[in-house]
Amino acid sequence: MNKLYFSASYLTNAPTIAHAPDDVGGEVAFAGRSNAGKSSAINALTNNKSLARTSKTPGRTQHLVFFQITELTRFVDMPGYGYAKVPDKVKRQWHAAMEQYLSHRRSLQGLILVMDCRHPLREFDRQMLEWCQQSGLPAHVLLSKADKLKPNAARAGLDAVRQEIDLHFPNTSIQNFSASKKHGIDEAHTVLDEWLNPQ
Ligand SMILES: Nc1nc2c(ncn2[C@@H]2O[C@H](COP(=O)(O)OP(=O)(O)O)[C@@H](O)[C@H]2O)c(=O)[nH]1
Ligand SMILES: [Mg+2]
Repeated sequence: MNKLYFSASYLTNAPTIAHAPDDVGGEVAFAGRSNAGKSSAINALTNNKSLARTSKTPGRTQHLVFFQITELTRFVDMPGYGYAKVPDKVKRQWHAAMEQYLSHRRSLQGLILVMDCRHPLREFDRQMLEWCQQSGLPAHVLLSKADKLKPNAARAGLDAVRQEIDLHFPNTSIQNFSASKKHGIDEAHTVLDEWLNPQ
């Protein structure tokens, strides 16, 4: 576990990439479908129950939310995507903004893709991994809410998704994760350390 992440604090909210903080240092973005557990994952990894807002109502976070980790490193909570009740036009705007951010943000070192372990690799998840692949951005998948499955089922699920990822998205690694049980924190910190090298 790397306690540097525990001193994270809210930095700013950006409706578009133009409002993002200076593109210096290192940044890791957290993406995933609405309700996948992105905000909960950020809170678990920073050991802070209320840093990123979590919600039972999907589709709440529509801005990029930036968190300061160390002076030169940041986490970004990306807008949840794939929420059925959002109008198509808004969805298209989100997608355009995310693609722009993923391909142009120089400080971006990697993408954490959060997928509910019970509903992995939906269309938008594949799209995100595709964009990462195209921009040469490493990705790491957190199969979230692993506490919702029995350990054997969670392991089998991980193996199945890993096989598919290895086949199509070779720059992507994967692990099981549970924010509520705090499982998988060390493994995720190791990936973040490699990308951000915070100090
Ligand atoms: N059982 C369980 N529930 C979780 C976990 N992570 C998130 N949740 C729940 O899933 C819902 C959505 O989580 P949230 O972090 O807001 O998802 P986001 O929309 O991707 O940011 C909330 O009700 C969380 O309490 C987990 O590891 N285990
Ligand atoms: Mg959220």
